Amino acid sequence: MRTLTILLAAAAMACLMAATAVAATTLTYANFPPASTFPCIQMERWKDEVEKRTGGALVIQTFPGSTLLGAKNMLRGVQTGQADIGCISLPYYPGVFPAMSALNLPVAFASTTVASLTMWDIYQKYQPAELAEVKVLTVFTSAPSNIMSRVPIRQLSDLRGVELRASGSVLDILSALGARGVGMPMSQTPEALQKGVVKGLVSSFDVLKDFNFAELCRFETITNLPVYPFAVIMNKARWDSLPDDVKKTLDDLGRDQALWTGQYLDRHIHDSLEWSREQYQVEVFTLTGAEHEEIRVMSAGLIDQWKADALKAGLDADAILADMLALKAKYEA
Ligand code: IAC
Repeated sequence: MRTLTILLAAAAMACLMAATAVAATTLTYANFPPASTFPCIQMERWKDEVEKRTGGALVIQTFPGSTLLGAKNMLRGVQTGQADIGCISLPYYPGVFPAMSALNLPVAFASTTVASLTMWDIYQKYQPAELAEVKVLTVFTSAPSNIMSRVPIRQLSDLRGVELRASGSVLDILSALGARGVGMPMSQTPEALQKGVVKGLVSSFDVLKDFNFAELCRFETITNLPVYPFAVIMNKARWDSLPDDVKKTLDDLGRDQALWTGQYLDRHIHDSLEWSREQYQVEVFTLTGAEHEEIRVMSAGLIDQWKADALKAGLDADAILADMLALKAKYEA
């Protein structure tokens, strides 16, 4: 009797394992920054939702911190199938995303939630050719960018000659304001700050806590500069190989995930700044209305430049821009 029970249990176990082995598909998901940062927090949330919603039919294996692919080889790595899924920051690929780089323009988004939902809708409406070789699973943005520095930037004129890490349009705005923008992905910034290659960075405040940048960058200046747009992309052949019901589950999750990430980051920006004040007594400077106007005037040319580039790429630049501003207004209301 005892032997029979054990045999039956073993047989049941073998059946279960076989069923799981047949049914479950494992997808790898690469990300470039460390696990504690918001692109990876949203990755883990997406993984949990996918595994739950597919009843375990899809298993997602996550690789944070550039352990599978780094910031700059992410796009190519997903296209060639080194990872099934990857998270890209669009400004790290200058000239590659003429349509979606509109989200990186200086239009003063009020929040991450507004920018992320706007980005999702723009992507859905235009489905630009620049992303046609991959499947876009979700999109989101960072929060509006501010200055975090080892030297106090109390007013715009303090920026003159100061080396600050940034990427994309923020680099051009920094040059226009007299600073020395140094382009690199976020994942290289800890070392650059540590070595003194840069005196600070311009990005969203989540990194004060998540990279412990507040320890070195005791001075923060609210500038409300552009957001950094991100896309989560999947290898096209791998996507095509998925069953229709699984595809539908992933498609249904896309906008929900953009909203979740926007809301998470909007809360987290606040927590990160509070934590930095308590932990390191960081000082936060605000600019005058006249200075914000100066930034606006100095960076207006970037919008014209984007339009010219988008037109050259065969896009209806005016329509994309008008839609983006209308969506921004809608989500801000
Ligand atoms: C981040 C970012 C990138 C990686 C991790 C956290 C950005 C904001 C965008 C950027 N928070 O590259 O500055």
